[in-house]
This record gives sequence, structure tokens and C-alpha cells, in this order.
Amino acid sequence: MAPVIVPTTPFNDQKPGTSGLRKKVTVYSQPHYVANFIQSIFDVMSGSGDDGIQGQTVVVGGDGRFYNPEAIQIIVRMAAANGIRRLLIGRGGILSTPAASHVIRKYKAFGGIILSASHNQGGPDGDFGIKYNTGNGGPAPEKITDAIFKRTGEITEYRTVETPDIDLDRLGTSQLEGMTVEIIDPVADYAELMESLFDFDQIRSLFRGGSQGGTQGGKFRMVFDALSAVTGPYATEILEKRLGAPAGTVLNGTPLPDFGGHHPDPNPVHAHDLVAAMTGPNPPDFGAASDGDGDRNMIMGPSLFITPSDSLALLAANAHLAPGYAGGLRGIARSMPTSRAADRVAAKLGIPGFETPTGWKFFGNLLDAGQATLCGEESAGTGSDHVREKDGLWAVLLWLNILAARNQPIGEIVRQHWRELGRDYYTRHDYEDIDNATADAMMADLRASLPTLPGTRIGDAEVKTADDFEYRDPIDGSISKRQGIRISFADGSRVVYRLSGTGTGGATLRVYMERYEPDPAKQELDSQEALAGLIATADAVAGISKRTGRDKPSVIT
Ligand code: G16
Repeated sequence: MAPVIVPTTPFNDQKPGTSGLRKKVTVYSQPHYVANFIQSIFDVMSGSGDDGIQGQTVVVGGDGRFYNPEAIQIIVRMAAANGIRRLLIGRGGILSTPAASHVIRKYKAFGGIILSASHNQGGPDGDFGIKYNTGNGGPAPEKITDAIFKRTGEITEYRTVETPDIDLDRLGTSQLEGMTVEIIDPVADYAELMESLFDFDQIRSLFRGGSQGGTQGGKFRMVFDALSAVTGPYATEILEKRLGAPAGTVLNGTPLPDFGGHHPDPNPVHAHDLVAAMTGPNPPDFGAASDGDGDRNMIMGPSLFITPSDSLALLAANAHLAPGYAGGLRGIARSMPTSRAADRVAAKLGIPGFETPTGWKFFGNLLDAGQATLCGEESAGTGSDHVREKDGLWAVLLWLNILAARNQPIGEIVRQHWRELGRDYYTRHDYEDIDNATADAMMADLRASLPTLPGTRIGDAEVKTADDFEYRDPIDGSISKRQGIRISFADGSRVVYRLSGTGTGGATLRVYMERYEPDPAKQELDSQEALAGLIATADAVAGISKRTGRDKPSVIT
């Protein structure tokens, strides 16, 4: 059957943000909306001979959220009509973001289409998203996402075929208009990769009670909250089946289209069940959660929330205890708003520390060039060169490997680290859904004030430097401007302001604050208390409460 050419007109809002195109389901389900964006991806990635997507393998998967199956059927038909040779699709349309990255790499696919709005809420009134990843397994760099956006503004037609829906739930291979469609097990390849990186025997012995892992006397216990999102099947297979954690270790382990009403963002506000377990009576020794698409992680010890910035630093300092990293790290990269705790580890190890803009795509070149081994972001993302996405369960397994190898409670490991290298008190305050014009004006005024800020005093604080972060990629020389306003103070503390690039309604202002505390006698404060002065200064500098009328942030992490 010949491809059908469907006339269409451009949508003017298909600009990918920090991580793909995220919109409300109601926007995505408009006629032609998915098709226009997918055709724009195919058009931009098309080429002649081996350099184009035609005749190649493409991976498709997602976090199982509402509208995933419908979007996948559209993509399958369009892939056939656009000359794709082979599609690899996770069974049920499921592939966590890190698993998709691995599958792209393992099967040498040309690229992948990942259907997810990550930590954003799901369901018919929630969010949906599409992200294109390139052959290295990582999110497309800005030059590609910019070209896709440009194409969405010019598109006049798309190609599809008229065929019935394919069965996404049955493993196996079928043909569709000359294209091979393979429905693959979403967990198997990923689980095998994890076994190659970590000492599963040692972790098994932790769960058996052969190693204390620092428990309070009894067997080591953990809980993992999958928040009814994509990591449930991965965590159940790896933690409970392969590592022998007792059944019930994984909470909310079945992926649901609306995440069971959970907000699949692993932070102390949304991971209620985890926080309740870890702060209640007789807490487990270790607690973790992941997000909608499985790339984020949250780590807790008994009554202890470990900030993503600290988690990155601690993982980097101890990674050599896991077989996959026994040879040491080449470098550590962190996004600019992430605390500088990781830099202290890089300095101690005598390896380079990199500072990139927010967005995992900025780590891709460093990883491909072998300059960084571990990467992390304050937004609960940590990963390594095993894939080109951040990886929630990987971080949990590396922690487990470290706990098993050190045979010490997690709280002791964290405090020992602070005593040695100092503690970077850290918090992020989010002001969600503020009026776009108010947010833009606040950022514009902040930007305008940058040249005059150094040397001024705000309360007790004296501004040392103030700038708008600009990144020059050390590998390809590309420049990314306006990546966040950062203000450093004479005492070494720092405030960063930026607008989120992942929201779908109104603007979200993120304010990141950190202060270094080298004195072990002063490292036990609650972070909001420790940063109270800086929080007030940050408000005064930007006029947040005055301009937004909010007396407190929507989310504090
Ligand atoms: C995405 C990006 C991350 C980024 C995060 C927050 O994560 O991949 O690199 O740190 O968004 O971005 P923003 O501050 O612009 O909202 P995810 O897990 O949503 O894909």
C-alpha cells in the first residue's frame, strides 16, 4: 500500500524545552499535532545514504502515561511511510528513559522517540511529551531541536499508511508495509547492563543479612517507591527478583496511565509513602524513589534526605567500590545550579570537574568524548557513561553497592563525607505557575542589574560576582547563552535564578541557594535554617514576594 500524504498546517507552539516537547494531553490530542511533530523529526533527520534515518532502526518507548498507546500507533504508521527499516518498541509501549537510551546504543539504532513528560503529572488533564534521542542514546542537542522547531513552522504535509493498530503487548516480530516491527522486553537488556556494572553478589548478601550495611542490628531493609510510574517493573525485577530484596520492597510498582494520581516527581513533597516510611517508627535502612520515566532518583536514609547534589558527590567519591567504576573516574560533570559538593570530590580525586547548563543533553559531548564518567543535576538526576540519560535505578544500585561494600549505615557515610570535605547546605525554592509576564520582567530586571551588583551589600551579604551563565561546550565549541543568573557573595555562598524549561502552564521560577560549611560542629542544621539569611537575601535581590504576591514557594526541595 502506498503511503498517504496528509496535508497539514503548522502549529506555532512546538518548540522543545529543556527536555523535549511537553504539552497538556489536550494540546497533544488535537488532530495532526503528534503527526506534525513526528514528521518534522523525520524531515530533519532524513538524509542521503547512511547519514539519514531512512532504512535505519529506530527505538520507540515511553513511561506508559495516558495517550502513550495512541501516540505510538501514529508513530508506527508514520515510520513505515517514511522508510524506517526497523522499529524496536518496548512491550506495552514501555521503556524507561535510561532503558531506551541503552536499547538505542546496544542495537546501534539511528535514534529513538521517547514518549514522556517525565516528572509532570499524567492522566487526561495531565501532561504528555515527545523527545527525540540520537544514535549515542542521548537527548538531541540544541542544534537538532532548533532545526525540528524550525521545521514545525514550515510543514505542509505528513506521510502515513492506512493500517490497523499493531498489538503492542505481544513480544515478537511482525512486518508492516515493508518495515519490521519488534516488540521487545523493556526490562531484560537494562537489567543485564546493571548486572555488568554492580556487584550483585555483594548486594544480595546485604539483603540476606550477611553484611550489616549499617542496619540497626537486624537485616538490611530498603523501600523503593516507584510512584505508579515506569520503574515499577524494572525495580521489581532487579531488586526483588535478582537481588533478593523481600517482596513488598517496591511500593506502587505497577505503571498506571495517570500514575494512580501520584505526582511522579521524587522529592520530599511528592514521594509521600517513601517519606512516611523513612521518617516513621523503625524506618528501613535505605529509601529511594524514581520519577515518571525512570531517569530521576531520590535517596533517603533513616530520617535523612540526601540532596541530589550531595548524592552526586558521595557517589563520585565512592564509585570505585562498584566493579563498573573500579578503574576510577575520568571526570565529574554537574549542571550549573547543582551545588559545588561534586567539585570538591573532583579536586580530591585530581580529576576535572565540569559545569554545564541545566539539561542532560549538555552532558552528551563530555560523555562521548570520554571526559566525564559521572554526571548529576540538582533536579534529582544522576548518571554515568553507561547510557546517555540520567538513570534513577542505576543511582539506587550504586548506592546499594557502596552500602554493601562499606558495611556502614548511610547516615554515617554521609556525615563522614561532610567532615572530610565540608557540607554544602543546599535548597531549591520553586514558585510555580506565576504569570509569564511577571516572571519575564523579574528576570529582565535582574539581568539589567547585574553590572551594578558586585560590591553592593544586601543585609549582611556583600555581592562578589553577578552574571548570566553562558556555556561554551569544550568539545564542539557551541555557545549557549542565558542559562541562569548567578550571584555569588563574599562569604562563598551563592544564589541562582532561572525559569524552568519543562513546565506546561505559567512560568516556574527556580531559586537555588547554597552555603559551604567546613566546620563539623555546624553541619547538623536543617538546611532551611542554615540558609535562612541567604533565602531572605535572594528574595530581596529579585523582589520575588513583592512581584509575585507569594509569601512562600510552592515547592521546597
Ligand atoms: C529535565 C532535564 C534535566 C533538568 C530538568 C529540570 O529533566 O532532563 O536536565 O534538570 O528537566 O529542568 P527545568 O529546571 O528546566 O524544569 P526530566 O527528568 O524532566 O526529563
